[in-house]
Amino acid sequence: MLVEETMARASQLAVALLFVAPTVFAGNATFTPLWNPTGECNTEANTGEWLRPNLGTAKDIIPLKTRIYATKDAVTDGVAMKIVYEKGSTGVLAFEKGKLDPNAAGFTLYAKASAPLKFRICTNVGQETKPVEIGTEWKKYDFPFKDIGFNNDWWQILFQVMGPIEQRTWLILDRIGVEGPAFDANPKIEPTTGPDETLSSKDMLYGADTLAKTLERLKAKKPFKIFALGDSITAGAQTMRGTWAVKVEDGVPFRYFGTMARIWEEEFGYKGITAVACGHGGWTTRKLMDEALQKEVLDPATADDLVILQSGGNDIAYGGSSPERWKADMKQLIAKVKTKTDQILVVDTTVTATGPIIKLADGLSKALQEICADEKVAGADLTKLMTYRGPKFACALLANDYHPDFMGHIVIGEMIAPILTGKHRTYPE
Ligand SMILES: [Ca+2]
Repeated sequence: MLVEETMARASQLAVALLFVAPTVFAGNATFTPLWNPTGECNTEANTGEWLRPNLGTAKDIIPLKTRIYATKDAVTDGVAMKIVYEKGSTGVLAFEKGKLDPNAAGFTLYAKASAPLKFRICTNVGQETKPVEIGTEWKKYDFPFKDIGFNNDWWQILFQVMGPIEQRTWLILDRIGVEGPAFDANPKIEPTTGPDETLSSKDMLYGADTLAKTLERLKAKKPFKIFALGDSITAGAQTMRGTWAVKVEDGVPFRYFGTMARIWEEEFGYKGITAVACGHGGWTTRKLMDEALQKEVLDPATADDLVILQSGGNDIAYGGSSPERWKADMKQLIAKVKTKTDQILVVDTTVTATGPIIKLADGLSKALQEICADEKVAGADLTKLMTYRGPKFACALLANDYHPDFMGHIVIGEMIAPILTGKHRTYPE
């Protein structure tokens, strides 16, 4: 998506949405989830979205030390946000806030953890505020605004596990929001438990055999380029959210295709894969074909290079397209790429809980499989990865609607890389 376009659209909706926020009244307490500043997503309807880990500086990001996924182990709506912290994680999640009612009692959430841990809400890690201890059973935690010094000058709300984190630790947060004018001591909750269905990378990757030539180059430790032609997802829109020390333009190694390059170099024991970003926010398959393909891919690429074609979201969400038309357009694009290289990997789109793509997810998966079979190219079903558990579970890898942050991109790259390593992974781990 075009970021500006998405934000503008979201701003228009923001006012309307604020009136339909899933606000819950109970006695003297009203619960309101946290909304992002544009009113695009909130902590209850879009589990995990916008609440992004701070992965530190560029040198800290790999190995990935914080992962977020949606879990059935929850107190509201059968879904909550699970965060897995590895040794050395910063322990910090950031949520840039919309305007909050400063007269509310404060922040509230339900939490449980793999082992007792200290946790707090603040606006910067240098702030002096007292942590609470979170235990291994569900419990409600309230953070009075007056105790933590909250006011609307806070630009972000940090949810911090007090480190250092010395071993793998998980934390589940749910019903995150604000209560006021008083806290509700006993809100009605409906605890649910897992297990969480997993997806094997085996079940979202198609046509690996068509990349035999690339596999031969990897085995022979020969250099090649990955040209990733795609929309704002490929352009890295929103990737820096939470990880402010790394600029979008410096983040290519952490995007999905940069991650694939890194994993392949690690697996085959050499350096020499160059990931080239050809991403354009807001562009459809046709526009990519007409305005970027020749100059950015066909001119520089050789028969030894791999071309990724990633699109679909703008075709459908803004271009009035359908999975069938996306398939037809993608086939035209593939034919043009084949004049240069037959090493092609097609990637479909991400989604968001409430957007139009979610209803067409199965159609996109089917179209992708048909493209791969008809054109003898490889495919990575990103849409399936995002939607295999339905819309309530579709947002945990997203910074904002449709756009994964660095963490989301790395997880996506880890799920696509097995197409050539053969070492399949499951999501969530
Ligand atoms: Ca929930």
